[in-house]
Order: sequence, then C-alpha cells, then structure tokens
Amino acid sequence: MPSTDKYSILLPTYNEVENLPIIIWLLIKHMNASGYPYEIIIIDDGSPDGTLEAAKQLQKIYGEDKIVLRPREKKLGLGTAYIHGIKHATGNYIIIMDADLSHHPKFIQEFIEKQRSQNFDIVTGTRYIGGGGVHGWDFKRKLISRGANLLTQILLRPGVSDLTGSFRLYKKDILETLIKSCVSKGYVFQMEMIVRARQRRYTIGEVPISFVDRVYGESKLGGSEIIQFARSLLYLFATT
Ligand SMILES: Nc1nc2c(ncn2[C@@H]2O[C@H](COP(=O)(O)OP(=O)(O)O)[C@@H](O)[C@H]2O)c(=O)[nH]1
Ligand SMILES: [Mg+2]
Repeated sequence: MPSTDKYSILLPTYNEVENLPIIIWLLIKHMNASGYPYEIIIIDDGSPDGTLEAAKQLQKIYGEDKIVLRPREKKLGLGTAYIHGIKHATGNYIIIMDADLSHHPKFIQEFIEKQRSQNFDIVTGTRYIGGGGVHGWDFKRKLISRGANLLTQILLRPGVSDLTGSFRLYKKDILETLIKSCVSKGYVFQMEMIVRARQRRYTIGEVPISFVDRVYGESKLGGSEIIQFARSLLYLFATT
C-alpha cells in the first residue's frame, strides 16, 4: 500500500444525537481493524438536539486526528455539506455515508478492497445485487426506491444497479469534479452523480450492502422529494 493513501469519511449530521455515538464507535472499530489510515469528518448543521456537543465528547474520547469537526451554523443541505467536508478532507479517498445507522461501517473495508482491486474511480454500495437488501422499509418506500431505480435504468441506462444509495467511496479529485457538475439537490443528487460519472467514463465498482432503515429520527423523504426526483430525471434524460 502506498504510504500516502488515506480515507476521509464524511458524516453529515442533522439531529443524529442518538445515532452518533454508535456509528462513531462502529467506524473506529472497523477502520482500526482494517489498518488503513483514516479520519472521520463530522459536518453538523446546527442540530437543535445537541449532536455537535455529542460529537465534541466523542472527539475527546477518540482523538482529534480521528474525529474532525467541521460544523456549520444552520441547516444548509446535504450537497453543500459534502462540499464543505471535502474542502477539509486530508485523505485522497472520500467515503460518504449516512450517520443514521442505515449504512453499516463493516462494509467499508469491502469498498476499499473493491476499489483497490481494479483501481475504480468510484465504488458504490448496492442494495439490489448479490447479498444486498433493504430492511425496515414499508412497501411504499420500497416501491419508490425500486421505481426510481427502474425508471432511471430505462431512461438513462447507467449500468449501475443502485442509483439512489448514498453509501459510496470516491477518489477525492473525481468527487470534486463530479459534485461541481451536479445541479440537483435532495434525493435525486446521488442518482445524478452516478449518471454524470458514467458520462465522463469514470469506472464504478459495486459492493452488495444490506441497508437498514434509520434507527432513530425521521427520514426527509416526502412527497415533494418524489416529484423533484421525477422532474430531475426527465431533465437529465433530456440533457445528457
Ligand atoms: N449537515 C447536514 N446533514 C444533513 C442534512 N440533511 C440530512 N443530513 C444528514 O444526512 C444523512 C442523510 O439524511 P437522511 O435523513 O438519513 O436521508 P434518507 O436516508 O434519504 O432518509 C443523515 O446522516 C442526516 O443526518 C443537512 O441539511 N445538513
Ligand atoms: Mg438515511
């Protein structure tokens, strides 16, 4: 392994005070076991539930080299939270994931090994091939996710099985370029990232993951997000 390789894990948080200690504990455990150099960057957007205070406690426990805090004043959205995080990342690889325990840190090592096996530009977790799966979602949410994926597959043919997932590993420079080329916000953002990656002929590897619905707190996916998704999909269909 070249000694310069390092993995920056971006953890955007909004009201994740119950989930944060567990996800951090799991991340530290699995990343230490993997042996790869890493840092965890927490981007909290002024959560009223005290997530940032919890993050400060965790930083004291695990150290400032492992836990980096890059908070913002108020809720400014996930897309810009990633951009903000990337700016402060010292690793040459970036891992993005939810802090709500939907994405289990145990899969990260598989992402890393997949990336290294063929020098992929991007590795994405997939719920729709191999041992992947979704747990805890009701029928409606499963239908929306499947439907969104299916519709996108038909219209855009991106050749990746899970387009709306947000558990991924990127080469840092690739992520920087991609994020700048994306116009959408919200749920559709992850899909646009993959579609644009394909356009640019970036290579994408897939790792089956099991996805568990968030343990505490509420998801932000609502009716307006679905309409926005459909709209953006048509936009991408028309312009790419
Ligand atoms: N910093 C920041 N984090 C956010 C924001 N919105 C959501 N998050 C976090 O981003 C991740 C994904 O959000 P989530 O509600 O789980 O979306 P879902 O999985 O699509 O239901 C979670 O870790 C949230 O705490 C935001 O505006 N700013
Ligand atoms: Mg989530």
